[in-house]
Parts: sequence; structure tokens; C-alpha cells
Amino acid sequence: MAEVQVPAPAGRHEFSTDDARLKRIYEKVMAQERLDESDALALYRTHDMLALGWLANHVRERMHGDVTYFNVNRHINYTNVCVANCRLCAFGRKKGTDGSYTMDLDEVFRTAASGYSEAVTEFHIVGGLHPDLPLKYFTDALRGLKQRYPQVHLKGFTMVEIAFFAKLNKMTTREVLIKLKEAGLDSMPGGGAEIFSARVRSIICDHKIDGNEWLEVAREAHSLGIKSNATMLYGHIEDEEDRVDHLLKLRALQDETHGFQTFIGLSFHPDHTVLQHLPWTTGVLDLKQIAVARLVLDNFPHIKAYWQMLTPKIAQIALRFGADDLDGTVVEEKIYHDAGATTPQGLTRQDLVRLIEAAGRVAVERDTLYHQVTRTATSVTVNA
Ligand code: V47
Repeated sequence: MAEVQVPAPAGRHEFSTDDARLKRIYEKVMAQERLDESDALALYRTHDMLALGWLANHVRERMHGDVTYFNVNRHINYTNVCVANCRLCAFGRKKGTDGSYTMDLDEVFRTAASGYSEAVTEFHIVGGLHPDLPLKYFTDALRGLKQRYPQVHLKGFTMVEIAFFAKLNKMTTREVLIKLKEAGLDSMPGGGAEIFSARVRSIICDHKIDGNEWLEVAREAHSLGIKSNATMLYGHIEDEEDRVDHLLKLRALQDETHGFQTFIGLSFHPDHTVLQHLPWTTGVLDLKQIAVARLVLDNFPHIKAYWQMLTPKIAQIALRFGADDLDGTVVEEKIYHDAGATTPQGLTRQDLVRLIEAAGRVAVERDTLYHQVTRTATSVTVNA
């Protein structure tokens, strides 16, 4: 794989803080020592945002210099029909109710081709838990997409969808993963993890697999050579201990499998959900979440500031708080827009480059596996 050249960290500013807990953490970060649970809690609890940002940025620059990744992708949400009825979600609909939809395979293929003129390198395929779609629908969708777009990476299905397909088809999750991989699945997104805490999960998504099952499906996927991402939904009813517990569980699994590529913190969007009385996250929490993730998840190569969730403006600032990836062009997004997101549905490649360069960073187009992509007027080359 062609390595992206990472210049030495700039180290251009002195670290300073009045927060005694951060001084201790500074020593550890400089010595490249692993942060523990109490360090992670201290990071969440500090009000010294600039010192927190300094620490996370230091680690980010040590790993990636100024390089900031983005990709040219398209989301395909094949159905919003879902049996789970999670309180956190505004996307899912019961079968046959107003606003519910399920794409047939032709619609999946048409959607893949629509809405964006530049050659995409990734389809991001996720949907609700549909009670009637057989596994063949998904294997045919993957085969059909590969046949029509052989150069496009297929990143699809959360751990929750995999567990559901297994139950519905009376198969093991391992058997489902093998079938999907044979049909063309290249990697998996990080969704559905929410928060692993059983107490919180029982309130926000009580019909979903539990945290241990999510981790078990990820372990299985990684053991089959399927890389995945990991997410955490924050800014609802969880507390700092729940967030730290979630991050430490991800870090422990990553020590074992090295199968996670990117961590994405997902800020809760309350509109049109059962939890719509909750306030939206603040900019401070969004930036704090990026920074804590960068510092605690020392074995995760990448931290994504997903612009659709954070807004392009906060995502851009996050590039100085630990994030090295903005995600992609997306084109069409339904899950957060149903929950009140006011961000655009998609950005162009040029928009993403402008955001990154205006933050003083170097924009690098990547494919899903973080190989650099080079474009000319007539070609797209992955430098793998
Ligand atoms: O699984 C659902 C979350 C996830 C809401 O892996 C909500 O590259 C906020 O996982 N407010 C889907 N979040 C998105 C996702 C994702 C996005 C971008 C990139 C990647 C990747 C993964 O969104 C769901 C759920 O955790 N979600 N409802 C809501 N109201």
C-alpha cells in the first residue's frame, strides 16, 4: 500500500493549562503512555478546551501531520422499514405505514448511479431491520452493484443488521458474514453501536442487540478479514462514565483484532424522535468528543469528524481537535435529516477540499481502506 507521507509534528505552541489533571495527562501523552479510565473522565470534565484541543491535536499531528482525508462516496438507505422501534431514531417506520419505503433491486442500482457526477469510490449501504427481506435480496444487491460498478468499494450493513439477518434466516452471524463477503461486501460501517451501557440501551434502543453482541459481531467480521468502523451515539441520556466505558470497550477489542479503521462520534439529533424533549448537543461537547476519542483510542488509526452530523463548520474546527477525516460527499442522507439535521444532503469534492485547506490542512482523497486516490480529468486511480 502506498503510504501517505506524514511530516513531523509542528509542535508550534507551548502547552499550558491551569487544570492540574490535564498537566498529568500531558506527561503521559508526551511519553506516549496509554490513558486510563480516570484520565478519560478528566478529559470529559475539563473546561480548558484549548488545552484539551492542544493534546488531541498533538497526537493527531504525530500520526497524520497535516494530512486530512475525505472520500467520494454515496449513501444508499435501501429501506426505512424497521421492526426495532428505537426511541433514538426518527428514520424507521413500521411496514405499510405512511412514509415507509423499500427499494427493489432496480431502485438500489438506480440510486447508486444517481445524483452525483464524479466517480464515487464507495457505496455506504445501510437500512432498517425489514421483517421480510431475505438474505438473497442483500447478496443480489451486492452482486449487482459489483457487476455494474466493479471499481466501487461496498461498505455495508451495521453489526445490528447482521445479527438481524442471522436471526431472520436462522443462520449464525458468521455464516451471514461469509455469504455477504462472497457476494462482494468489502467492509462494514460503524453504526448501531449507540452506547454499550445496558442501562442507557434499555431506554434508547431496547429492541436492538446489546453491546456485547455488537462487539461480538465486530470481532467475527474482523476475524474474516472484513474491516469495520466503530461509532458512539452521544448527547442524549448517557453520562461521562457511559462514554468512557464505551471507548474503553472499543479500545480493548481493537487491541485484539486491529480490525477497526475509524471511530466516529455521532451527536444525537432529537427532532421527531421519542426523545425530542432533549436538547441538541453543544459545539463544546462535539469538539470535546472528538478530542477525547483521539486521546483515548490510541490504537484507532483514524478519527472522523462526520460533517453531516457536526455541520461543516464544527467539522472543520475539529480538524484541530484530533480529527483527521471528514467522511465524504454522501450525496443523499436520510437518518439524521429525518431527525432534524439542517446540514446539506451532500457536498462536492471541491467543497470538502476547500473546508480542509481553509483549516490549514492538506486534503488527501482516500478510498475506504485509506489508500490515496488520484484523479485526472479522465481517470481515477487508487494507489494501493
Ligand atoms: O446506527 C440514528 C445513528 C447511525 C440518530 O462507518 C442517529 O463510516 C443521531 O453509523 N441522531 C448511522 N444519530 C450512521 C452511521 C455512520 C455515519 C457515517 C459514517 C459511518 C461510517 C457510519 O446513526 C445509526 C445510529 O447510531 N442514529 N438515529 C439520531 N436521531
